Amino acid sequence: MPKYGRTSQTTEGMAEVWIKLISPKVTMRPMDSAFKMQMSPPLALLVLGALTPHQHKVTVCDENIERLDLRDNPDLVGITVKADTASRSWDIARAYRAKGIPVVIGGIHPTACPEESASHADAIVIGEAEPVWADVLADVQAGELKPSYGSSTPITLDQTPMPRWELIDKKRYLFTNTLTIGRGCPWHCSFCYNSSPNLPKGYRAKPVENVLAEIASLKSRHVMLIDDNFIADPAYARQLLQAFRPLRLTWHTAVSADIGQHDDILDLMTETGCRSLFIGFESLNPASLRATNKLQNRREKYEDLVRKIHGHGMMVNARKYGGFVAFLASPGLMRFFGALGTSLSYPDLRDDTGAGHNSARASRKRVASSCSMV
Ligand code: B12
Ligand code: SF4
Repeated sequence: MPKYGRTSQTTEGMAEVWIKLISPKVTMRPMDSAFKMQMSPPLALLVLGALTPHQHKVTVCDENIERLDLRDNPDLVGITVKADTASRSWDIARAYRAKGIPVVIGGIHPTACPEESASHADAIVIGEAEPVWADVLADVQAGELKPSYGSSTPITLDQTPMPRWELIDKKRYLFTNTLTIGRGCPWHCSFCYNSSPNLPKGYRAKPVENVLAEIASLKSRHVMLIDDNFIADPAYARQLLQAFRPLRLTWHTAVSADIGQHDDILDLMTETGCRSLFIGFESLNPASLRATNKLQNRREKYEDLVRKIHGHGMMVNARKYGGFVAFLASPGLMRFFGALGTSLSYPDLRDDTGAGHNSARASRKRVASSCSMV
């Protein structure tokens, strides 16, 4: 195992580590505009910054809004990796490792595909950073970085800090009013990272008072709750929405398609200023929905659902799963939506034989080529 003991010294003589956190450039599809790169900052890196003790120096480089300088010599490089940034991440990691600088990677892709990812870094963080980041830093200082970090005990979300927004130049982004209220999802769609065996099952939410404090810290009444599924725990969603009442917010979020069964939540959303919902419709083909375990989606209910949401004064942003093209043949339904997006998705991650992990690279290629069709 390589040993790294290169630590800078502060003026007080205390060991200080310079941690350079990198968000690699996204892959642009033919229909993407340059705005995609500037949309919002990488929250994961701002959370990592907040988890880092203050004696260390943290810098964030988001390659989507600035040039990445590979000539510098930080003590540790941390890269957040998603499916579409994996190739670029491996290039960046290679450049720093060639200089003997340790590279740790984390995020959704290394979590879902640890075998593929591990060969590209000195250390890999599987799952959440909160329980292990202090160990990673201590091991770097001791020159004893381990190949893999992860915790089998999920944190409660009162343990996640507020993002350290001062690490980035907010003016470079289109919106910096983002937050998450929870992690996980009760559904098990086969292509979603939430179905990975490497993530805790079920849903965890931040305490309501923490969400309110985070909203207050954003100093904006217009916020984006960038969660996977705002209604993952309907009882919690109701509680949070009651707390939203006095705030006079304008807000946006994502929900699963079973939102149509929760009229009271839709009413509360309208009352509290929700203006748009992002929903994974994925396919118009019931067999495809069944095959991907997207059991909460009913093709025959899509039109009523969209009408109902529109009736509540909210826009619908529809996502389809990469590889399913049935939407293209349905202009009648497409006219309902505010936007239609395609997502990069994994093969069956619920496959506990590991076949899903091993075929991730092939899947990325297949999905990337199908993305260019929409
Ligand atoms: C905000 C967001 C965006 C923003 C990106 C803003 C940005 N600069 O990051 C925008 C709108 C631009 C966007 C675009 C896209 N997105 Co997006 N996006 C999200 C969203 C909603 C939130 C991400 C987030 O900030 N989460 C909060 C942070 C705190 O959680 P986290 O990232 O998991 O980080 C934790 C751990 O993973 C870990 N960690 C993460 N990174 C690192 C790094 C290190 C070194 C360590 C130690 C730990 C670590 O520590 C963190 C704290 O525990 C997620 C869904 C979600 N809820 O996560 C989808 C999601 C990440 N997006 C997704 C997709 C598909 C895309 C697009 C490819 C869509 C498209 N077709 O164009 C593009 C690609 C953009 C890109 N590569 O970044 C998928 C990714 C699937 C995948 N397998 O990678 C997700 C998961 C949605 C989904 N369920 O399908 N997206
Ligand atoms: S409903 Fe959405 S977030 Fe939940 S498992 Fe399915 S794709 Fe993932």
